[in-house]
Amino acid sequence: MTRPTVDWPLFAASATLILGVCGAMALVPEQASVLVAAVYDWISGQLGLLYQWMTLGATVVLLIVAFGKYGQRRLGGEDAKADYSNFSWMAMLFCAGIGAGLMYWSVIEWAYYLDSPPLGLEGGSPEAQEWAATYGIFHWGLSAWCIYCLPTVAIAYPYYQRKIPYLRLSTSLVGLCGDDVVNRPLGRVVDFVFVIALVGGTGTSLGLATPMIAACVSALFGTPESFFLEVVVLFVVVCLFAASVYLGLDRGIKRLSNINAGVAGLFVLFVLLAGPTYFVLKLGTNSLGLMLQEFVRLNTWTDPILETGFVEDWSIFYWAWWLAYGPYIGVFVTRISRGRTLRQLIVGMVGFGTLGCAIFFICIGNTAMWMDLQNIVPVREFVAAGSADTAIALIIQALPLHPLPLIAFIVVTFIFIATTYDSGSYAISAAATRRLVVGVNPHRWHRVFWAFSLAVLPVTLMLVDDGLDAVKSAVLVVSLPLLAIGVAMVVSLFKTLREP
Ligand code: NM2
Repeated sequence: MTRPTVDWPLFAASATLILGVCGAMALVPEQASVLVAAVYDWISGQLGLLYQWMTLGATVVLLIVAFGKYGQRRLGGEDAKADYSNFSWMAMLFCAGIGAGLMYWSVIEWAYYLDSPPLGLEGGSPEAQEWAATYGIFHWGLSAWCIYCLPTVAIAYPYYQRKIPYLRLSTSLVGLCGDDVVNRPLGRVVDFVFVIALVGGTGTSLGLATPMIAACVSALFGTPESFFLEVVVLFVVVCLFAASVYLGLDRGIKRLSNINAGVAGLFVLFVLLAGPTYFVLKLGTNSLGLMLQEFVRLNTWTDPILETGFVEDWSIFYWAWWLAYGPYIGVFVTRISRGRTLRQLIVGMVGFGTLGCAIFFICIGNTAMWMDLQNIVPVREFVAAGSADTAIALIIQALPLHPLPLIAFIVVTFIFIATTYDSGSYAISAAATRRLVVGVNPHRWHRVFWAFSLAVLPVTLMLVDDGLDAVKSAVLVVSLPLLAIGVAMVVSLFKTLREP
C-alpha cells in the first residue's frame, strides 16, 4: 500500500492563505473591519438570494431522495448492519455538527430580533416577541439541517456504493467526474475549498464562543473581562481538542459525544425546571406552530419592499454558516452511517438535529427572554451596547443554585467545542493528506498543526473592531464557492443514484 504523505501544495496554499489574511487583518484592524463590513454587505446584498435558493433546493432534493424510489437504498449494501446504536449515532452527529455556537445563540438570539424584528413587524410589539422566540428555531431548524444533510447524502452514497477508498468532499463528485477525481486538479481544488470553508466556519464559532466563555469565567471568579483572558481561554480550548485529535478520534469521540449529549440534556432540563417552566413551554409550543405554519414563507421571505436588512443580516449569515460546515459534517456522518437507508439517514439527521436545537432554543432562550421581560436581567440593553457575552453570563448567573449552573454551562460549552473541533481538525488534516485511504490516519503532527491553526482566525476576528461583523463576513466569504460545488454535487448524486 502506498504511504500517505502530506499534500504539500494544498497544505502550503491553505496555510499561506490563512496566515496572510489573518496577518493583514491583525496589522490594520481598523481598515480590516471597514473592509469586512463592506464585503459582507456586498455578498449578502448581491448574492443573498443564491443562499436562499440553495437552502430551498437542498430541502426539495432531500425530500425527493428520502421519499422517492431511492429512499430504501442502504449504505454499505442490502445486508449492511448499522455500526452504531441509534442513540450514539444521533449523539455523534449532533455533537459534531453543533459546537459552542448553540450555547451562544440559543441564549441570546431572540434579543437581537425583538427590537429589530423580521417580517416588517413593529419593534418590541407582541408579534415581535412571538417571532423573536421563533426565528432562532427556524435558523437552527429543518432548512438548516437540510444544508448539512445534502452533502452528507452526496458524499455517503457514492462512497459506499462505489466503494471509493477516499472520504472527502471531492468524493461527492465521482458520479460526474470519475472515481479518481480526488487525485485530479479539480478534486484538489474542491478539497482546498473544503479546508478553507471549515477554517472559516470554525473561526466564526470560536470567535463567538471564546469571549462568551471568558465572560462566564470572569463572572465566576469576579475578575474583569479582558482580551488577555480571552486568549487564555482560547489557548486552553485549543489544547483540549488538540490533545483529543492527537490521541485519536475513534476511541474518544463516541464516548465524549454520549457524555456531551447526556450532560447537555441535563443542563437544558435544569434550566427548564428552574426557570418559568409553564411560560417557556407555552411560548415554545406557540413558536413551533408559527414556524410550521409559516415554513414556506420564512424560506422565501426576501423582504423585497421594506428591505429592513433582516434577511441579509441573519438568514443569509446562518445559511452561509451551515453551508461552511456542511462538507465536514458530510464526511463525518458518512463515517458513522453504514447500514442506514437513505431515508433513515435523511429523516434521522434532519429530524433529530432540528429537534435537538429546538429544545435548546425553547428552554434556554425563552427563559432568558422572560428574565428580560421581567426586568431581572436587562439583556437587550447589554446586547444593544455590544456586550452580548456579558449578558449571557448574567443570564446563567441569575438561575437558581448559583454558581453551579455557570460551571455547568462552561463545562458543556467546552465539551461541545471539543467534540466539534477535534473532528474538524482531523478532517482538515485528512483533506490535506495524499493517498490517505480509509482506516489510515494523517500524521499526528499534522493533525495537531491544524488544531492550532483553527485558533488563528478566531484570535484575529476577536481583535478586529466589531467582532460580530467580522465573524459573519468570514463565513460568507468562505462558503461562496460551496454554492457552485453544491450544484455539481446534486447532479453527480443523481447520476450515481441512477446506476443500478
Ligand atoms: N452552525 C450549526 O459552533 C457551532 O455550533 C458550529 C454552527 C453551523 C450554525 C456550528
